[in-house]
Amino acid sequence: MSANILINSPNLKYTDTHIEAQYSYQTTSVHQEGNKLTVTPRTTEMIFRTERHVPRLGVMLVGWGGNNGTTVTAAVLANKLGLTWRTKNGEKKANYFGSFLQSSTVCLGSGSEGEVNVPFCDLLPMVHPNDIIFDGWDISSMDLGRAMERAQVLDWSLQEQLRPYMCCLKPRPSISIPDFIAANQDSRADNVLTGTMAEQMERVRADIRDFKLSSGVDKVIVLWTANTERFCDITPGVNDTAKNLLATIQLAVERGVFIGGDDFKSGQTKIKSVLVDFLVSAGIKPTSIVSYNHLGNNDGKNLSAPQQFRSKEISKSNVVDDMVQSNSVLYQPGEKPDHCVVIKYVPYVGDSKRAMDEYTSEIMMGGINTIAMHHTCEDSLLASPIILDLVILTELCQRVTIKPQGEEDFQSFHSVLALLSFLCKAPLVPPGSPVINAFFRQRACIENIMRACLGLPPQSHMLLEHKLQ
Ligand code: NAI
Ligand code: DG6
Repeated sequence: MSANILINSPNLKYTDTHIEAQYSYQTTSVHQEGNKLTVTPRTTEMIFRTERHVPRLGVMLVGWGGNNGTTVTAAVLANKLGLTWRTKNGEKKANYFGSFLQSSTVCLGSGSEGEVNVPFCDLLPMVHPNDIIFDGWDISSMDLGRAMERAQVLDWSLQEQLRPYMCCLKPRPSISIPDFIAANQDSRADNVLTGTMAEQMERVRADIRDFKLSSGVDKVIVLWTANTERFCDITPGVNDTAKNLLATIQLAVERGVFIGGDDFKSGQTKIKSVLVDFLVSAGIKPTSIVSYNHLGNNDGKNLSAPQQFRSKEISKSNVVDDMVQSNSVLYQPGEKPDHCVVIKYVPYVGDSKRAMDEYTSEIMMGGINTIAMHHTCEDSLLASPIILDLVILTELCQRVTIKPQGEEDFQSFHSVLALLSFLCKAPLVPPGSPVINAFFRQRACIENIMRACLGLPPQSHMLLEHKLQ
């Protein structure tokens, strides 16, 4: 049941159109001279303003006919229609498990009955996934009913109920540069645009306008869930220097459009961003991480080509860097654990990916601590709720503006929306900003920014009221 939250504070004002919060943002700056550190607390007064009107949201997926595209569309339909279906393990009901916004909770504070926890999505007005309208592109022309069957993710009796709705949905033709994805994908590419690059780009822009007009949505978010593209070589003037690389996102900054990071952080990498954080935070030194995967869906087939695998290897490998660098007791400058990622294509297991991990760490007095893990799971059922969280969080962020004391105007979040890092294996952050991968730091960032929008202090977990005589 959704909670109706009313903040009782002189720092918060509800108007017909906005929630406006006075907020004291507290940070500490550190001045270092040799080994002498001078730490100065700082407070910046700010106003957070959140638009209350929740727009009708349209989402266009690049790769709509793939496993993720069909699964997320089907899951939203099944939830909207309140579907149930029978399996050999009993009756199942549509839900949004795996979405941190819909299915995880945050502690608001304490009441007479103890702590009060509410779903994340109740904190601020935001789009409900059931209300999202989907559209998109795919280089495969298959309608979403047949594509859902090809994906082999959902139970058959659920597919039968969804098919009449899914069959009416057809991906739009897409831009395809065969060199970017594996050659083994050629056989499904029967829905590609032709003409010059400029003409094809204009066609895609026309598709977005057409979708917006014909569906009546107020906003459109475009999300990439197509095949992993090849690792790119370094091209002088394009991606050879930090400056040139940053210039390739310049148009988004100029137009105030949000962009997020790469690759959904769904299973093995999510666990890594928790487990390594746990080890390093506990003062234990991970020295070797070996991550083995096998899967049999089309994603696995595409990744069986070396250049596409290389992109995935990179997005899966950088995820521990911030945790390692944060601890100079355990690691010397530049030192890292050995980190190896293996992915094998095994058609028989389909979407049910197997991930096996071995974490070896040094403990006290030369001791060795080894943790081994086996994870079996339908990959697309982990990725689909992340897709929903990505678009819903992005939409919410478009309605939040902030005015630091002394500034004339309210400002939006930076176009490189670092808040989405929580959901991405390879976060994208504004120039000069630290990259955070640690799972609970990322989650706390989102929770505390939402609390700031309500004029509430950050969640400190101090519970001092229970710790005094
Ligand atoms: P998939 O292979 O089933 O779907 C990708 C779809 O993209 C295919 O239908 C393909 O025809 C289409 N496509 C390829 N190039 C295109 C283009 N230029 N324009 C439009 N459509 C194009 O893969 P899946 O499993 O849906 O994964 C999608 C992406 O998400 C992959 O990059 C994968 O590595 C990543 N990912 C997948 C996860 C999962 O759980 N399935 C988890 C995390 C990341
Ligand atoms: C092999 O791991 C296939 C990949 O596409 C992954 O399944 C996907 O990126 C999810 O990765 P992870 O590390 O978040 O489980």
